[in-house]
Amino acid sequence: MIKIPSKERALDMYEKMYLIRAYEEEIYYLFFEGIMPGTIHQSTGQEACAVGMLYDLRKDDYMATTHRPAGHDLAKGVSLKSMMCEMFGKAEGCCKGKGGAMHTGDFTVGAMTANAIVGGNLPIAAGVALAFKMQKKDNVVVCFFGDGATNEGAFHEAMNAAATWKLPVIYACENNLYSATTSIKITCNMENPAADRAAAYNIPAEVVDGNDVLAVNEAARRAIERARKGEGPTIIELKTYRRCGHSRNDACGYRPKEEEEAWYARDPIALFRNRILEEKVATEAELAAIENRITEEIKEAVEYAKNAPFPALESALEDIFWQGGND
Ligand SMILES: Cc1ncc(C[n+]2csc(CCOP(=O)(O)OP(=O)(O)O)c2C)c(N)n1
Ligand SMILES: [Mg+2]
Repeated sequence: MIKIPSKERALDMYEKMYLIRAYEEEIYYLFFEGIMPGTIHQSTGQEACAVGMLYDLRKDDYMATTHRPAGHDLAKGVSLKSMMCEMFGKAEGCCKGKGGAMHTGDFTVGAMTANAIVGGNLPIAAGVALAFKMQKKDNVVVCFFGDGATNEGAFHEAMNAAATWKLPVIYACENNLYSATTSIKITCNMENPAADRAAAYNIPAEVVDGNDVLAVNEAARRAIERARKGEGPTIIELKTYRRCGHSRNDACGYRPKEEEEAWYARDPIALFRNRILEEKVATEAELAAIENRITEEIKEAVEYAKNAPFPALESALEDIFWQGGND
């Protein structure tokens, strides 16, 4: 078991995971109240992957995500208020209210707007990493994708390019055992669909407990260091599980109850909370204070977003086509 880092770092990681969980739960209720437009694909249960992978990135490093982006965005530093405004389609949303739940992001904090095409973000992340390399910068890219994405052609093209050109990109596969409602067991003949394929491209790979934030973080730090030193890509396969359906209205009837129970007993937030308490890193009161503060912040963000203005009608065609400039 990996040693708990400093108290400050442990509590900060806990806070980030708690924020993601509380945000996703709030969105779930708001969506089913019928006051939030669009659809939702949530990452509840996968918080340790987001926080562990992104905790040691710099603001000017990039993160590429896909159709389940909220946790990744919050962990990369997209503001809660701008995420919430985006959910309500408001002008102050991180995509000015035009992206919605599946396309959140904020380039000013290195969170590339989410790509809904399964596997579509993998070659784009390689492209960003190539740009960093050509500009002789030491920035890195962390690219999240699911187990299902490993069966897409784009996965193989991206791995080949990243390996051949030694690109500073870390590919983080969140293997939650299902792609939408289909078990990985019936679409792939491998135990580790991302890591086992790494050898084909001569990319180093690790298989990690994706519900242990410290284990994820250690693997991420090793990979980030390699990438910054110009040693090329790493594939990290994170074993994890959704605590929610694939998208709205999915009651998960396709998942065996025993499987759900076994994974729910290893909830990433409860696991880390228990360790913090058992090892006396912080008290119950200190953790409760963090949780209460986050609950308040979420309430405030919801009220703010509900009352915020919609985008002006005249702005409907803005930000769709390139409007000039060199940045
Ligand atoms: C190219 C493409 N095919 C199909 C879909 C529909 N779709 C959206 S999410 C998803 C499942 C993806 O599974 P996985 O990569 O394991 O990610 P997870 O949903 O488990 O996070 C599918 C099939 C899509 N968005 N893009
Ligand atoms: Mg999956």
